Amino acid sequence: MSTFRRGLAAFGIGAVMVTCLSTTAVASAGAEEPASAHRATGTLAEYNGRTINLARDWEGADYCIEETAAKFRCVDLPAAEFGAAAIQDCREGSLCLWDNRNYQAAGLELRSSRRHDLADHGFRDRANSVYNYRESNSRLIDLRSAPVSDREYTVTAGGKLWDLGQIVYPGGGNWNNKIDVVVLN
Ligand SMILES: [Ca+2]
Ligand SMILES: [Ca+2]
Repeated sequence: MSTFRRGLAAFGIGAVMVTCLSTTAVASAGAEEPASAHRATGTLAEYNGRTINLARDWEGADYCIEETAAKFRCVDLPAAEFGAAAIQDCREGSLCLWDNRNYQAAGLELRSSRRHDLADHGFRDRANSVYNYRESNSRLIDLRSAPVSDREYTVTAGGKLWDLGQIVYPGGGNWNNKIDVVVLN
């Protein structure tokens, strides 16, 4: 078990996800769906003994994990693991996203089978690599404004996308920093 995992195991305080917070502004650019049309409720997470709202600010946290559908917590990663070793920290049954390619920089680990609005988790338009360490396919969605339909990419069970910059985006470009919603089946 890695140092990081042991730290997680020792960390017992839960967090609560609430749905009654006011809308939080979300960065949006170009033809992306405007933030004003988007309801971000904000996911609360336990981090260093306090509660933070991921939609507003990760406050320096390196890795935020969904323990249950209503319980998130964030941790700091040892410097040695804040990089190539990060993919090993993605647990079986999770879909993990990282801010940089090759599973580096800040990471978000999701586990519940549902639609995850990444704005709630403070991770909209950020993911550059993905690991779907699950037994079923998952859907990665970029929300668009009508008449342009939302874009979608299916990552297969066990699929590793080390560089979303290599995944062709419909209409041009690539999938870097575009994912707004993840659907876990
Ligand atoms: Ca990024
Ligand atoms: Ca997007």
